[in-house]
Amino acid sequence: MPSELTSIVTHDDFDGVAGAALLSWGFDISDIRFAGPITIAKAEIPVTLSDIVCDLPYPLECGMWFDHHSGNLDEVRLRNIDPATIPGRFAEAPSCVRVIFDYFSEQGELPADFATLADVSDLIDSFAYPTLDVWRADTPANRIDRAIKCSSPSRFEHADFLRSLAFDLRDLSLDEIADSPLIRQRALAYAETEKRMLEHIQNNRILLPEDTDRELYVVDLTSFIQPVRIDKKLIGLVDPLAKGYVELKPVFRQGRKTNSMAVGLSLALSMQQVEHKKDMGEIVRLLNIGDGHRGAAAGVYEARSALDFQKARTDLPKKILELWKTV
Ligand SMILES: [Mn+2]
Repeated sequence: MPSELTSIVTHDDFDGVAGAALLSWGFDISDIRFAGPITIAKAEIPVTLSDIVCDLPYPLECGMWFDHHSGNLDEVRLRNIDPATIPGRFAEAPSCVRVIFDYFSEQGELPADFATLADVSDLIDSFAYPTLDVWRADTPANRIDRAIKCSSPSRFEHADFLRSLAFDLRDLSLDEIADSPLIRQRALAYAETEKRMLEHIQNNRILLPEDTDRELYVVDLTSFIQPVRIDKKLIGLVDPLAKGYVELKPVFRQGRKTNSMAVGLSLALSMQQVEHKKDMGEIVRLLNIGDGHRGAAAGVYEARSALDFQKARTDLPKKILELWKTV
């Protein structure tokens, strides 16, 4: 193990915060910073040999790396780095917390609460809920997840919240944490955000006449002049029968709408229970606009002009539907 490990750099989602809780316990480190995958990929924050990087792409260098995203492992190999030489652990697991939990389990006894934490992290990070009701249920873990998704007045305050939550996840049970007024209040606030997302999903649906079985639910947010965020998983509540979700939205640069169109595709939760060959990643690759996995993929269509952008609003969903029918 490298000697001078002094801080943790982790993903700013449930898996990342809970992963930091285990690492903080195991390495006795309380300096925790948060980042998104793109921040790391673009090397926008300094990461050094004294950092443990958790649930994020492998940076230029770091002291230890814990991760479970196969795409990140591919990146490491593309850079001609032998993953076996990187201290820490990579494993294909439903969550990074699971990877870290297994790592520490091999060295000795872990607090009993950590087993529960690994279980709920698996569920949340791989979105493996058996039903929509289980996902919507006000369980301690779901409530904490919503509190994390709730935005804060500033990045600084958000990082502060995540940091103290990581310590709570290290020292307290999920029940105790979920019962705190701050978690309750943030989870409720996020429920309001979700309500607005549901409205956007319903009001901006486009119906494709060719989609006679209504298999794809297409949400077109391209007419908005301000960024609008939706959680595509919420489509499952609006239309439980749809099998695939498509989201179109403009790309904003420096707050201004561009001629680029972001395309997001994901499979419905219900598709986890049936045999199928649908592959959202393949659709995006065939369109030559991006990449992804079977369950979720994303890309950007670079329109040549405002006119081309308008044309793509109708053409892209049609092409996606054609490919959906064949892959
Ligand atoms: Mn993760």
